[in-house]
Amino acid sequence: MPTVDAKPSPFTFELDNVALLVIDMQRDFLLPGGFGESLGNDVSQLARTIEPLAALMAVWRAHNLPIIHTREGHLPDLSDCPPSKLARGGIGEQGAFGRILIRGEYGHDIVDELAPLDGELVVDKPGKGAFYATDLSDILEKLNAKKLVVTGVTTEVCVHTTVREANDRGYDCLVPADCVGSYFPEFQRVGLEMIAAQGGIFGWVADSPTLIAALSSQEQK
Ligand code: TIU
Repeated sequence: MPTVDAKPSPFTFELDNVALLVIDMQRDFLLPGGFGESLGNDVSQLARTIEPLAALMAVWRAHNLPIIHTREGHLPDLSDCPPSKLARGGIGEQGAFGRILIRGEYGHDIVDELAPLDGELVVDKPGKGAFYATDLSDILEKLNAKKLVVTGVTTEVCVHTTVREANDRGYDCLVPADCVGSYFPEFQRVGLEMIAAQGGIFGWVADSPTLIAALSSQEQK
């Protein structure tokens, strides 16, 4: 059983009960000129997640373990966007990469480096959390996933919302610190601390080389 040195305690999983969630690694959040930057954010803070996440995904794929990608976005007619979200601006407006966070637009899709492979699941979600108004719960049940490795952006928004809800739904979540990113260094630090505090109040935190090493040591047994 792979055992990952993590905070606040070792995180264990079986190869047949784990899934990798890759949250919202979309051009509109990551690329200069996109929605994230238009909100006044420093997108360079997110770029550093791409390389470690690509490495983790490669190992995951080599082990034939499930990867589920998510994308935050809305239907072109915005019928799935709450008025309260719409009122804060941006969504559906013309941006540098097409209509902002609208499904089918260039900016809504995942960055080239982390593009889903054929057969990998992509969950389109209208909210911050990956469970709200999606079939993620059914997908995880079919996969027999009980343990989730949660990655992506942003740490304190869509990653946190998803991890908190997954925890309430009975999933153990491991967050590799180098595979999640925030526009705000302070939120990154505190966001990760919040997860593992109080004995792992809603999850575990490690780094991706440690997780990859745990998977590799499994092979040697
Ligand atoms: N703005 C921000 O930090 N995040 C989002 O709007 N969505 C996600 O986190 N995916």
